[in-house]
Amino acid sequence: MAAQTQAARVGIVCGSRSDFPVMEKAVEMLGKLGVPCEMRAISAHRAPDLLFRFVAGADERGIRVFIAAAGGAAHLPGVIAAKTILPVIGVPIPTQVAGGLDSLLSIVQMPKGIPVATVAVGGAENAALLAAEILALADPALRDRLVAFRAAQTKSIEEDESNADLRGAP
Ligand code: RP5
Repeated sequence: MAAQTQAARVGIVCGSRSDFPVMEKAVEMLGKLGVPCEMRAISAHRAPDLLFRFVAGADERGIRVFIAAAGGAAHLPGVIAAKTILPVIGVPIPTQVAGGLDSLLSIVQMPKGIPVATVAVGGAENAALLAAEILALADPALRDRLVAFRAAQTKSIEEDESNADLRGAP
């Protein structure tokens, strides 16, 4: 579990520790936005009872959004979604077999009634941003930080040297 001083508001669950290198980008993005999070490795297939215990206790501990990342037969986000009404964001992990298309289809093709908001293959940063946007609905200070993030992102593109000739254009 990632070190933290405040209670986590976003619970990042990975199907394996081998997913951590991809998902560290979500931890980093949430850190930049000042959103406390925790990251764990709990396989839905290899430790289902532990996963259910974690999900059952998460709401009470302060988790408001889950980010679930898995590769291949990526059932983890859907299984978490089946056990909670907190929002679940799925991150398909890139794989050797089909570049992550296997992970993507496993996560995105949920049956009606149990939604998982799926981001791009390897889309850890967007998962973090989407989680922050959900939290920002009830957190004006976080909303301000997200607006500032967007503005800085746009500014860095506008100020890129390759766009120098467009500066000041209408
Ligand atoms: C999935 O299987 C994990 O999410 C990971 O992406 C993939 C491989 O897991 P390991 O064999 O590396 O533990 O469950």
